[in-house]
Amino acid sequence: MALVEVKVPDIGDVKDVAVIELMVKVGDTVALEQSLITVESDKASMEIPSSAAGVVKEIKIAIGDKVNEGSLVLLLETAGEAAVAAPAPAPAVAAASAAPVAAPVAAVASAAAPAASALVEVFVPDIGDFESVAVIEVFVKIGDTIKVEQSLITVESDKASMEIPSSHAGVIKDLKVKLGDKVAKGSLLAIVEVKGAVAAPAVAAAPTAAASVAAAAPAAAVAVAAPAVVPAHDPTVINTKLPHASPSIRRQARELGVPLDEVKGSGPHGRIQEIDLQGFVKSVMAGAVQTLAQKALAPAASSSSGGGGAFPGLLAWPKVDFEKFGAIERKDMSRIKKISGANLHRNWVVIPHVTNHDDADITELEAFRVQTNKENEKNPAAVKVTMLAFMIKAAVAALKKFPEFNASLEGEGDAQKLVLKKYFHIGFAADTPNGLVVPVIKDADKKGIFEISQEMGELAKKARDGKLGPAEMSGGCFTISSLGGIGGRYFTPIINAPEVAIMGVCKSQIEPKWDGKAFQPRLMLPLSLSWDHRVIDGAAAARFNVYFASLLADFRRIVL
Ligand code: CAO
Repeated sequence: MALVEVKVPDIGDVKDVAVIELMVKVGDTVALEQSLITVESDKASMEIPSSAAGVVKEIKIAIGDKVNEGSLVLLLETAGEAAVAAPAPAPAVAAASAAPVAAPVAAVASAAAPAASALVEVFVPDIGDFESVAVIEVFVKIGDTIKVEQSLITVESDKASMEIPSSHAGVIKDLKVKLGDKVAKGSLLAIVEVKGAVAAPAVAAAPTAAASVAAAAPAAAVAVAAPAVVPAHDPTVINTKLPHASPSIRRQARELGVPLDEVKGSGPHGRIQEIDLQGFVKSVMAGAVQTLAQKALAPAASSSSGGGGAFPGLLAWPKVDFEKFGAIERKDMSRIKKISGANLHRNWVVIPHVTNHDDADITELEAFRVQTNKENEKNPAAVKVTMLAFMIKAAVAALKKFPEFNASLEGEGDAQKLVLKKYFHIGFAADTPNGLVVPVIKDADKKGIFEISQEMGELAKKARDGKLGPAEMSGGCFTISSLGGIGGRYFTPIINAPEVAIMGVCKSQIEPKWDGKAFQPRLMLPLSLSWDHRVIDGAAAARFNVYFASLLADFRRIVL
């Protein structure tokens, strides 16, 4: 018997990584290379394996501690006669360069002279000692315009996961990897057309770590937060990023078919632990919990006349040989569209939607808005005031008056609760080249029209540039979807779960309105409020619309 110190092995260039999970406790018997703890930097998360087999005698670190290569993790009683001195940490076991660095590229073009554009190869950079890691996510497709350091793929070993950034900005001409492929340092990822690039000699192909690029590489650990894109009608950020869980938990979830984004994590920052996964599986097996997929199937199954089975009696999706009828082109769906599609489908199936239409007389408000912008015309620093900013303020006032609209459903069956929010974060749907996203104006109750207009302009620009972060799309209480700048009369917006209502707005038009003596030309704004009938009643929805419209008709009511 001997007491052996187990230390953190070589974990690449990262320093001071936080311990976010302890996977063993005193008294546990651990095997060689069994994962002991999970550490996480802002670039990657990885499990630290044991360098010996034995019984855990003492744990020397706690959750939240910062560790480095050589930090003492625990004392292990081993069967051998080794001295108390620490064995060398197993350097190759779980070491991962936590910041995948952008690799230099080799020019595909052989010309060495400067060119207007050149094709360059983007490789997997130095990712530590991993020899062959699986591609579990591909973020880009042929034709995409990418930026330097934009994440291209996520790779995952059984110990760590990380995003691999691009070394170049340009247009993707060819993608050399697909889901499930195994890659290693130096694997060719993509061929990128780079504007104004100088083609390098082909011999410079071998990728090497570039420290300066490494420092800037924004490869956020997938286990922490994938770059989330949030669909217009469902900015449930939690569902659009990869769940906060270690690679082994995610692997287990995949093997079991568990939708990890539906599992509630009990670890620090909601991290999903093995016990949470087991608990979820048990609850589903016991029938106490349904996955969203099961829920989506349930109403259709019960409403069918045939009984039993999912969607019995429902016809199969039509398979058509389109080419038979004429020329066609097949196009990939954008990542945002795929994510939003799945979320919209769930929300549409799960939430009993009702939409109330109404009109707001915004004649005076629009005149005031136009006048305000005119007054500020000569001031280059002035912010252009938008109608949407007024609607956001009106939404806050209406949410205050009707608190059940500023709510979310939580839990199931008898344990179901309505979470009433005391904060007022308003999302607005923004149209971007890649699809719809919903940036959120936080604490809109504490902001004025100018501030909201400015923030909205900035967020909308970021959205169009694909630069919105998950935090800027999360926490919304209520969403406004405005098609006013485009046209249309009314529509039926789909609610952004877990919100319970959404206001759709179309283009205002001058309409004749009877004032008791004559028709007057009034500027009327069409409103379409969709609401969750599990939480809100029709009468409340009608009152909400009437109140919302009254605020826009006379904005002074906001301060009453
Ligand atoms: N009625 C009439 N005109 C309107 C209007 C309305 N309801 N709302 C905006 N406009 C006008 C604006 O005044 C502006 O005109 P001026 O330039 O003369 O002032 C013009 O339309 C363009 O406005 P905008 O759309 O650029 O600005 P916005 O503040 O109204 O909206 C944003 C910003 C980000 C919401 C918008 O650009 C956008 O992306 N809208 C689409 C959202 C969407 O697709 N929702 C649907 C989701 S359902 O699947």
